[in-house]
Amino acid sequence: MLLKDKVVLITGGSRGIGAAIAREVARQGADVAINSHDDDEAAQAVLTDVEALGRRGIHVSGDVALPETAAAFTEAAVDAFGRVDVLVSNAGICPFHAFLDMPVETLKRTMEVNLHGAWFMTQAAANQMVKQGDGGAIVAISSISALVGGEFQTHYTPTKAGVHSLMQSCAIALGKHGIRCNSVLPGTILTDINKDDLADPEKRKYMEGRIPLGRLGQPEDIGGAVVFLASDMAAYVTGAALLVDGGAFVNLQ
Ligand code: NAD
Ligand code: RM4
Repeated sequence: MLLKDKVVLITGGSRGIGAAIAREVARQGADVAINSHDDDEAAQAVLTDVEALGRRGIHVSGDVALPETAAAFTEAAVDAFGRVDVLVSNAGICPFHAFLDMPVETLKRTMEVNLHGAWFMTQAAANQMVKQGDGGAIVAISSISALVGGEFQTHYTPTKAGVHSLMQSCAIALGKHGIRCNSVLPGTILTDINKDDLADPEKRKYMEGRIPLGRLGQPEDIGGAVVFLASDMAAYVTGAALLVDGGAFVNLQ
């Protein structure tokens, strides 16, 4: 019960890593507000699980690329639960594409959802936390891709480095308000975001072979790191980044 009676907001909480985080924070005693975009049915299934764990949940649909989504999501959570203790900025996309012929729209959309979306949500949640006056925690889901490149991810990896950098700067900007800002850097986790990419057996075998712990990650592998950074156990941790990648990053040879 590391998050007993806390209110946790999660963007992109309808599936994959965000849905697993929603279930884990509920298991740890939190009420949960999830955002997602065009994915109401999956979001409802997550809420059913949250309620089965004895906690309250709400879902607010909206595109995080738009600043008004951040305001509406925060407001809805405050209406339902009275406050915001934790934001998990998780929503993201990775439309794998070659560099030389990348459509400008693919680049722009990836930047707007992943980086601007995290920025807008962090600002909206932080303003609410400052208003409450008793601190809070923000955890952004960055990636191992903040640290290393990807041939078909030239639009995506800069957003993940940017999200990590956002947490570093916000740790400074918000420290005086008792708001801690950290990022989690998942390795390769099996979700819809990479289902097509990993459908290629050669690519999948190569990715598995890079991981000292011997397997690709599951969404459930990320929840523990998020709960730790969101909880009072991490009371003196801010501006930090926690890799959760089965050892992939350090595996040079
Ligand atoms: P996913 O495709 O399974 O889930 C993405 C979630 O984000 C869904 O709930 C979807 O509704 C939501 N979403 C997408 N676009 C949105 C938008 N414009 N507005 C609001 N919500 C939106 O993907 P995932 O693998 O669970 O990815 C979640 C996060 O984890 C992403 O930020 C991704 O970059 C990051 N990440 C994933 C991996 C991985 O290997 N799966 C590794 C490192 C980091
Ligand atoms: C992650 C990392 C994974 C990839 C996903 C889409 O940040 O790069 O390898 O599968 O993004």
